Amino acid sequence: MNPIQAPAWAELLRHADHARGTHLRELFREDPQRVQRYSADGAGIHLDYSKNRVNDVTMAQLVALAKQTGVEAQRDAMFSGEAINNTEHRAVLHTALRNLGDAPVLVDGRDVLPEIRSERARLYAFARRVRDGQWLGHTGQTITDVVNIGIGGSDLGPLMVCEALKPVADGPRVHFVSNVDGAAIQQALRGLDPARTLFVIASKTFTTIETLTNARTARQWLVDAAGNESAVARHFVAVSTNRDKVTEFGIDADNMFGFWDWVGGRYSLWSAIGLPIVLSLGPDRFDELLAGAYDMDQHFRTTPLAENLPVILALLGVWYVDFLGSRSHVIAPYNNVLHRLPAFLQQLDMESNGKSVRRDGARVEYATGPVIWGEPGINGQHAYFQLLHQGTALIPVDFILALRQPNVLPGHHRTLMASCFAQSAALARGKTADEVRAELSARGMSGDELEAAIPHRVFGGNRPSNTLVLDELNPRTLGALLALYEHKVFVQGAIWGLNSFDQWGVELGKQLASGIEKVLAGETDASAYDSSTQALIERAIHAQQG
Ligand code: G6Q
Repeated sequence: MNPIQAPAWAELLRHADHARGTHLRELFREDPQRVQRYSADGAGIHLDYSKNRVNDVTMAQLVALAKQTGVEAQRDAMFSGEAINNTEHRAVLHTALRNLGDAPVLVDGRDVLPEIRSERARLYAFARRVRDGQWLGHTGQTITDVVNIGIGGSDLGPLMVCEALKPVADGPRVHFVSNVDGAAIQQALRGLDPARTLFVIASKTFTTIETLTNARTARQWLVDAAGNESAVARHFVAVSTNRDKVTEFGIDADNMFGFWDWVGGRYSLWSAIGLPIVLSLGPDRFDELLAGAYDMDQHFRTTPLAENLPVILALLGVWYVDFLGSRSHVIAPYNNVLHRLPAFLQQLDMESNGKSVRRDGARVEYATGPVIWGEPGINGQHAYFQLLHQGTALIPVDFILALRQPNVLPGHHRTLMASCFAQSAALARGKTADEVRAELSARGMSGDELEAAIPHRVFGGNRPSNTLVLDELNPRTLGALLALYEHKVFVQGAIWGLNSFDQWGVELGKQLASGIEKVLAGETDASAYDSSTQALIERAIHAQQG
């Protein structure tokens, strides 16, 4: 249903006027139980959402909106393998990849679980051979380095997880190359020994130009060093759904690990696309990652909406975007190993819900996916947080913190935790002119100097945030955290009536690039393009000639 026709939508519009006039300071002052009331737990993750501009009426109406827009039925349709990706006529079953249950999951009447499990067993067997030193390079040496070549969904997930769990990595070193800029692969290969390097070519379609260009360069690098083509079989494996293209590229089908068209690229780290994770951390830890995601899947499927973590996060997001005019949302992980999480979530959220037509093709009459951005929080405090505290825009923040992590150094973690808690408190309560005046007078400032200083030092506060706390950062809690965000994005898409699982918006640029590449190669002229684009092409051609 169109969400603006839901009775709760009109209620929320009315209620938003009241909410605009209420400050988080007051909400905390009025209700000593606020944090208990607005906290929830699931799959090892604690969510404190009390620093949001909501009260019981807001939450009840938001939950009503979820019900009225059919979130539960849409969720069940996804888990049961219905073709909810309606523009590509595909089921959406990344959840089947981590399903540890026994009940069959049917796609076109066929249970996909046996196939998933047997492909994972092949993947694990291969990874064990590499990790145990049984899989040897062409000169009989063990593999010390793995280079994953892929982009978008075939890069961001495995890269982020490998970084997050690096402190417990015990396999070969993993490197990631995504950008077609030759500098990327040159830098990755520098210092690597071809005889001990394994390339994973990760591409669902195996037609992606950036990935194939990098893969060809890597292949040449290996063949040049080895002196023969036959070395390729010991140093190249592929992860793809396209067997024909993989063999055409020259990778033996025995060295290919498959997945299925019902796994979207940005939801694919749980499939064979996770190979770098398995190589770096081992099958047992990958199993834990899957188990954590499965925990969250169960939570999402069975917990009442008002206590359901992904639903709560989604509803709060809809509240700010559609009722309080927010256009962006910050992801601020505090543990440094989560430094690629914002980039991963940027794709997950923006490629899924950055859309302006509904699944039936009708144009939306309301705002949808916000801009997602961020960087590790503690670094952000010395950079972009200024705008969060005193800028003109309303930008909710997700603070993410693991209380324990491997190899904590004395004197470091306490500062990290204190900063995280301090920032959300500062955003919520702010600092009034009276407080600034008292502080500055106590320091001896007075008169005009004091009055002139005040406006610059006032913090309006009332800036919302969620705090997501993991007791410990490990594969299981990480799996749960990622599944939490996947489902948050799902719920928002369901409310907004979007198909969150296609990405037609990335196609036009690709189409034009292939034409422009022909112009740059001198094969056609530039007359099909606007004058700006023609001038840029001209400039590039001159630079190449010069
Ligand atoms: C993700 C997108 C996109 C995709 C890349 C790589 O959901 O579809 O980011 O993952 O374009 O595609 P291939 O894996 O087919 O190379």
